[in-house]
Amino acid sequence: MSTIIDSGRLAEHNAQLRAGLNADYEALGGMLARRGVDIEKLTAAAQGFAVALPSWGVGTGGTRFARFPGRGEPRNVFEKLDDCAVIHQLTRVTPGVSLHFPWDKTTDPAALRQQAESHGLYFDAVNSNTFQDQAGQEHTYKFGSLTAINADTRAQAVRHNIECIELGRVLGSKALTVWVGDGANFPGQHNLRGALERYLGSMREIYAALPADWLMFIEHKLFEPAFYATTIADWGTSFACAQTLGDKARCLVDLGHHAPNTNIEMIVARLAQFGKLGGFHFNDSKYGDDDLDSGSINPFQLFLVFNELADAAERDGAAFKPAYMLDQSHNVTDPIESLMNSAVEVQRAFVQAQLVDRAALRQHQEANDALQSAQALKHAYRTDVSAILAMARLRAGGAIDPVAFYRGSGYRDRAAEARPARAGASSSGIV
Ligand code: PSV
Ligand code: MN
Ligand code: MN
Repeated sequence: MSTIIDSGRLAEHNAQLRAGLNADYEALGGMLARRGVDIEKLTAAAQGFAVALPSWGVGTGGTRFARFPGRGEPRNVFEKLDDCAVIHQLTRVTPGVSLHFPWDKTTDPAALRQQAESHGLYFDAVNSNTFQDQAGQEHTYKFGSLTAINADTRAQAVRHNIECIELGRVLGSKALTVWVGDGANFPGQHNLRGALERYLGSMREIYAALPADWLMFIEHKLFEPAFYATTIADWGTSFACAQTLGDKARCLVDLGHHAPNTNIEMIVARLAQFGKLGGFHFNDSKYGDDDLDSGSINPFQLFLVFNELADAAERDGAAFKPAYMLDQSHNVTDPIESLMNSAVEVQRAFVQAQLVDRAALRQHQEANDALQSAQALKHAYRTDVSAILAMARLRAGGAIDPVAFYRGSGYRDRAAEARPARAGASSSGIV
């Protein structure tokens, strides 16, 4: 495996922090032992956890209003992969990369796969994009893609999704994520039921092109860019479509795609109960689809989501394996730092959820003891598992403090030199 980060310097970094980590780990281990918890089991669980990186996340995303490019942004998918490799080398929790087409389109997918493998990376779900027009495109998506009134536009959008599957096949992906911004900005602009019928017609054609061992993830989002009625606005619509399409169709939950205060953990529980939870786009949000770093606004909600996932894993065993991916956008931070922090926050929520005493929780629930039930969750959530996460990284060859090491490594300076800024350059296509 090729390494972009100097392993000698990484060893020095870890050597400097090792004694402190050992002391913290021992203290935490002692405290957990008194609770009947074996810290080694948690560390092994942390090492077994993974969350995939969004290729579009390693560039500066920007907002609808402006984009302020960062230094050394990747200019193509190969450079994006280099940045993803750095994140994985330091955190050891992000071996998967989720690509987005046509942003990440390459004429040599086999070479891309080879590069990924040389970094110890693999490709998670591929994403299609029919929410933007591309240069030279025959039919516009101004009035929708998979739901468009114009049959040729729908056929073009279907073809693009099938092309994504073909590319994903060469890359070793096993799932296609479909998010469409289709919808209406005005009451009456389109027939609400008719739009969903057209969507299902298009999705049936894409579904028919899925290889036997692939899944299709349907991603819902409350609003934006359609501000009156988004065709796939909620988990109910997503669920109904997934049921209609068949077993390979599942629902994808992007944490930012709900109205503020929505009980997302309950959506997760419902989808898991009915075998339709396909995966996640983790991020955080205060108001809407903010795409903020995971755990930066509402870490308790993230923990509660993982508490439901732990419950589902306990019930369904190894068969339960939703896809975990990040989906965030960075405007004021270095994307590599933000993605490292987010990956660790998602891993933290996973480990905290393993700390919930599920037997005790069930007893409290059966006794209708609301207070103790809530405390059983809070007790796990309040436990600082940082030393477990750092030890998991260290044992897997990562950095005890990924952001501190990255800042001292000079990687961004080297990237800025090797990747001179281009006017209007954008890693994701969002400018
Ligand atoms: C849409 O808001 C979304 O969450 C979908 O996952 C897209 O593919 C992604 O963002 C693109 O930025
Ligand atoms: Mn998303
Ligand atoms: Mn989004």
